[in-house]
Formats: sequence, structure tokens, C-alpha cells
Amino acid sequence: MTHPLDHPADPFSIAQAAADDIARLTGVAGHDIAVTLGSGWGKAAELLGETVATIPATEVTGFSKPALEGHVGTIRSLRTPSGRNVLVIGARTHYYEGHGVRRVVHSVRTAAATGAKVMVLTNGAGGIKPAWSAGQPVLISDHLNLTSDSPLEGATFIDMTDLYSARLREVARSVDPDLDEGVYCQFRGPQYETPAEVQMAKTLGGHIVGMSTALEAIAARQSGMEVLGFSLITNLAAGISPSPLSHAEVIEAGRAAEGRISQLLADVVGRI
Ligand code: 8IG
Repeated sequence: MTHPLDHPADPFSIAQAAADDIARLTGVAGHDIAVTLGSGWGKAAELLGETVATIPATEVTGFSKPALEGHVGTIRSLRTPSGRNVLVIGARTHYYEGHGVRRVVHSVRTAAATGAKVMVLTNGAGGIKPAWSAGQPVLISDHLNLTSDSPLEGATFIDMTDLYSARLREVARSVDPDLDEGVYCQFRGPQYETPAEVQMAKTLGGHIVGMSTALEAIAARQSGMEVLGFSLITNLAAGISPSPLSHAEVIEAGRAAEGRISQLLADVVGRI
């Protein structure tokens, strides 16, 4: 029992404590929109607006030390030109880290506790649609949760129709009418899929494969937030492209696309 979220206590009261920490450390009493930055999306923060405060995630109740050494997760409070307060979460806990789903969705529940009504989830992911290429951003239209887990505990029946808000997808397409969309499949990872698993996902109706976002989106909906999901296709999924997946290429595709997609994200958030 070394981590607050490992206790049987209510995860929502821990999220409230985290939101109180954020209010105290940023000096911003409440936030309107929250954005989680996944691989490839990191440059968006500076384009979203004026930085009011930057705090290390480790100062906030319940946030874990980053999984990758030297990768300090930060939480930022920004103010958009139109005066909205945006909470930018640069520290994601992945399901494959093995700390349980409460830890995975803590940032989302914290965002809701700061007052955010919209949760923007971004990630880097593999693409199944053959027309897509590395470096292309796409909207998430729906998901397949293939983790066999859920952030909901007990008999908590929550409607998942329109989980990825059609309204917010229209806002995104008002910025870029060419944005394609697809169904996001969350695998547990951390290994990438086999080609057979990618074919399974395709047969099930999936277009994007990743290791985050679906569990977070479920928690966001439970907290009453409207969800907008973006994937940066950093690689074609295994077997869709003839070449094997390389983590270095995934990182490089993210880096190459970062400027363009970050501007897209900032423009979309500006219109929400
Ligand atoms: I970046 O091809 C990235 N993340 N599951 N599959 C899965 N996750 C990913 C992939 C991928 N690329």
C-alpha cells in the first residue's frame, strides 16, 4: 500500500484531491477543457495559448512517476485567446505498466474534478486503413476496448453511444475538412500486434490500433465529459505495411508530423 490509488478508498475523492493540488499549484481555480498529449502531439501545448503555470505531475496526488526514464510528465495550465482555461496533461499512465486501471484513468478523473467539460485525448497509433500513411492525424469515431478491463467498478452501467462526440468531430472538421476518422482498438500491449491480430481488429471493424485512450474515454464519459479523440498514425499496423514496426520509426514519424498536427489541435481546441 504505497500508492493512494492502491487503497480501497474512492478513486473520485483522490481525483478531487489531485484537482485541489492543481488549483493550488497553478493558481487557477478551475479548467474548462482538458487535453492529454500522446506521442507526436507534444508541441500543441505552446500553440494552445499562454502558459499560466507548468507543474511536474509528480507534485499532484496520485500521479505516477513516468514510465520512461528522463521523461518528466508535466501538467500545464494554459489560457486560450478566447479566455478558456485548458489543462494540458503530458503524463499518461499506460495500462501495460501494470498498475491497474484506476491509475490509468486518474488523469481523466482529475481533469473532470478541475471542472473540465471536454476531454481531448490524443495518441500515436498504428493505422489499418490502407489509404492512410505515417504522419497522418485522424479522428476517433468509436472504439473497441480489447483490454478485457474497465475503469467502471461495480454495477455502473454507462451509455457509450456517441462516446466520441459527433459534435466535436464536426468542430474538428470545420478546421480541417479532410480529416478522416476510424474505430480505435485498444490492445493491452506493450508488444505490437501480430499481423493476425491486426486482421482480427480489421474484421471486428477496427481501423486504428493503440494502447491507450479507450479506457480513458470510458472514464471521461462516466465523469460526464464530452470526448474528442485524435490519433496520429505513426505507422501502418503490422502486416498492413510490408516492413516490421520499429519504435525508432514511430518516434521519428511523430517528430516529423508534430508541428502540423499540433497546430491542428490548437485550432480545434480554440473552436470548442
Ligand atoms: I505509436 O501499431 C503506436 N502505438 N497497439 N499498435 C499498437 N499501438 C501502437 C502502434 C501500433 N503504434
